[in-house]
Amino acid sequence: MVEPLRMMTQAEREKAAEEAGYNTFLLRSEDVYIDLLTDSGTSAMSDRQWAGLMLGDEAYAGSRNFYHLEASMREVYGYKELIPTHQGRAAEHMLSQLLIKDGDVIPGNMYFTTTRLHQELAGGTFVDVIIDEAHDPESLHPFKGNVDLAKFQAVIDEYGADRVPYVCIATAVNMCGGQPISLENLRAVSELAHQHGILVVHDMTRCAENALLIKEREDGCAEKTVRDITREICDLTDAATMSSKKDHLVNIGGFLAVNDPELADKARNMVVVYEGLHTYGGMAGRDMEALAIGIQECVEFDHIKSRVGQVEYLGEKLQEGGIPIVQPIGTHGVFLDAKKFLPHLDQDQFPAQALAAEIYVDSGVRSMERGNVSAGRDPKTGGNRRPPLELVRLTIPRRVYTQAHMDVVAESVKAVYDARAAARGLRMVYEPKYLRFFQARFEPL
Ligand code: P61
Repeated sequence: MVEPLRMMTQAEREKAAEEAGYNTFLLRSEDVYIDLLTDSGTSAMSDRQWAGLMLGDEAYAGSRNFYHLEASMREVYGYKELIPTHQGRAAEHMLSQLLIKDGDVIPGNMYFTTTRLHQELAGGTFVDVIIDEAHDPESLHPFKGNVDLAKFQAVIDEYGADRVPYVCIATAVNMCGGQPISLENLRAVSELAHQHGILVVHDMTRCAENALLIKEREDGCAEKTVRDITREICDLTDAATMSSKKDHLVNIGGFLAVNDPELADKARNMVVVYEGLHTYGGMAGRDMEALAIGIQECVEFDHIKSRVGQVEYLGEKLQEGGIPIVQPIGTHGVFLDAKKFLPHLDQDQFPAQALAAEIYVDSGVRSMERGNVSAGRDPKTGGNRRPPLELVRLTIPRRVYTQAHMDVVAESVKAVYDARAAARGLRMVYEPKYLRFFQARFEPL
């Protein structure tokens, strides 16, 4: 299937940006030329996945597609119990409510927006224990997703292990540029956590992409398959939340996976309150079938290599043009360093938000702010968090665009870079309470 794209004039895009309050989440998809907002639910399904949709068993209970999904998950990841959900944040919600008590702290390798919010809503506080290099766009550390074990130990010492229900470990850490964690580091994290009776929860949204970078970068892993590395990662962890809209190449879906049968029973009871019966969890039978097939496809080397390879292609093009990006180039997108791109703007003038709007106006390419707006407000001070990373994410859907599209993107970013001195900052004029970046509105300064 192909989708016709529409080219608008610059004047039309200026109007669309204004109407969207300079927030790329509020643009109409029809007004976008190349959509690099996210790789979430935007990938193209394979022939096998489309065929799977035709095999949907839409029984309310006990759909055969659920059993296929469960078997596929167990085969590739090895977790014992699967609780299906409509997408990743539903799994985060249940897990947080089940494991976190008021006053608990949850260490993790950098925050993710929805993950942290669900931890906070359950009464917990997130503590960042990622290595310092992750906050530095220029650091060439090959595993910027690694945990600083001394920081993790300090959390345990300060609060006591009984106030740390789990450590949350993301693979291909999203907010610092799709940066991998190494097997060696994960092994050490798992050992330290388990010594103290702390669970290791895996945010496995882009686990296969992380596994590829382990194969390419970690000593002793070159001969292993992506599938085997993926399994090794999962075996070091006790439970997982999954947004299948990424690695699994489906438009909707996700799950919670756990090894503890008691926790599984509690989650199965909770899923019927918020999502649907425990054999569909908010998905249609056909969606579970496509997901079951996507689990197998995502660990195929040829697929994952070309996917991450396309990200590298765009990243290298931008580097050749002298554009400041997060290094090394990560898994699912290229992240522009907005602080370096627009050094004349203070962070409270939202340089990344402004840059994403400028790129859209230039060419119709849609990207996403990942900086001061995304980070939200500090609950204690009420001020903007002003995170060290102020980024614009050019995220590549899987199996959708060609390298020619990437060339257009690179040309547009270069054009905006050449005109950067004239770029103005933004003022936030509407700010919703939760996850403000999705719906906030801005005006140019
Ligand atoms: C994304 F701007 N990611 O990257 P759900 N964990 C991780 C994710 O990447 C993730 C979820 C959990 C999105 C969609 C999105 O601030 C944002 O299936 C590592 O989206 O519920 C989602 O999975 C949540 C975009 C989510 C955002 C939150 O584009």
